[in-house]
Amino acid sequence: MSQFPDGFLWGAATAPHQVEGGNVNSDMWHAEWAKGSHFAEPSGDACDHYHRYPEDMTLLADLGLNAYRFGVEWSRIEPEEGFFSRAALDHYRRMVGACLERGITPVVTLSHFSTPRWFAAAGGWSNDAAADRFARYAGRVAAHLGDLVPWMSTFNEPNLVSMMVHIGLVPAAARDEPLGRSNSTDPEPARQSDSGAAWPSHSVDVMATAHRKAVEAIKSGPGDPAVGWTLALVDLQPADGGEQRWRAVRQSALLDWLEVSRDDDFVGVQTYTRERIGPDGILPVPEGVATTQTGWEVYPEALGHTVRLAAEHARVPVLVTENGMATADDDARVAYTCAALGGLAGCVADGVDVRGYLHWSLLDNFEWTSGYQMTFGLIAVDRTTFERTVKPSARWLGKVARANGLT
Ligand code: GCO
Repeated sequence: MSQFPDGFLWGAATAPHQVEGGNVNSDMWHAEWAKGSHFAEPSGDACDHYHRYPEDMTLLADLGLNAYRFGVEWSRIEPEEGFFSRAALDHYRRMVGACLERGITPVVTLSHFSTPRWFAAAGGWSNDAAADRFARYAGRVAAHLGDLVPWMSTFNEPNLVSMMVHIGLVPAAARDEPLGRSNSTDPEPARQSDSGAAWPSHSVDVMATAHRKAVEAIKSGPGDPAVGWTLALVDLQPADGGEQRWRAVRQSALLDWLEVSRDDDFVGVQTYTRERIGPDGILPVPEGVATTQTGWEVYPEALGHTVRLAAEHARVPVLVTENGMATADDDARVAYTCAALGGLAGCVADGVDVRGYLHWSLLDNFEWTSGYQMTFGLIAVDRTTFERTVKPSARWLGKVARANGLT
């Protein structure tokens, strides 16, 4: 039995655009319906989580989980520049309250890829005013619900585009397409998708500036949430002859971003798989090796490896904010998660300060350009009726949470 620290957070994660439904004022919605869209299907009503969050939180709590990572949607809160919707802010305050009533610790993300249409139309993160716009929004959210939220993250995976650019090519279609990448390694097309969505900037300076300003706005109160950002930490490994390239990619796609976290209260680790880097770039997954629905190698060891990397370079407490697997085989999800948690337990045993594990995802949801075919959820969602069905993997994770350990 490997035991986790007292007060360890055990939970699951979602993102507003992927579950709420009807997110019509966001750049993503716009991109989904644009001519020549790269999206397999539009998000539509998603999981109707915007209305069904009380039921979803009750399911989560009944499983034995004690934490829920969800996001607040900027395009609802500030639908036009400078107009802040009191009704939307109240909605999210009710969500936070619903967590607390159920004994669930809320972990709130301010920006999970989707941005308001007006922000994207003005050039997104490449506009000089972007950092101040984001900080103003962050300050309004913190003013409205910061007193109730113990964990807040500014950006979800701000380094994702940087990773795409530096890796040059990711074989897994699901990681490749959502960024609106062309085959070029020129950062321009990676930043400005032809579908009009405002993906994060590939430049660490741009995103770090927005992050720092937002942290400052959040810290001005009320409340005193732990603040950080959550990074996409693919377990990058050198293959024969690829050491030099690996070192450079790892520096710009991961380490430069982890170093920003040194001034934060925590760093969020999000990891799914590894990529091996040869002299000419990313190597394909070898024949015969198991892959997920997204085409990624089934590689649960990535969790232990990247948590150690994060702790070493960010030097702040680690919260695992995403880890999971897209599969129709729920036993495979349990096996993957069990192995990943084994690696995490090893980190804890070695003294790494890990505060929690939030599985991706609570619900089967809208996997960006891949649409609804990728099933990452602990809970299935009927695409017509929205009916929820708890999977055995959810009960398994709930048991681990109740025992605060792995047998
Ligand atoms: C991301 C996001 C999630 C994804 C998940 C599976 O990493 O892209 O944080 O929105 O759905 O990672 O791809």
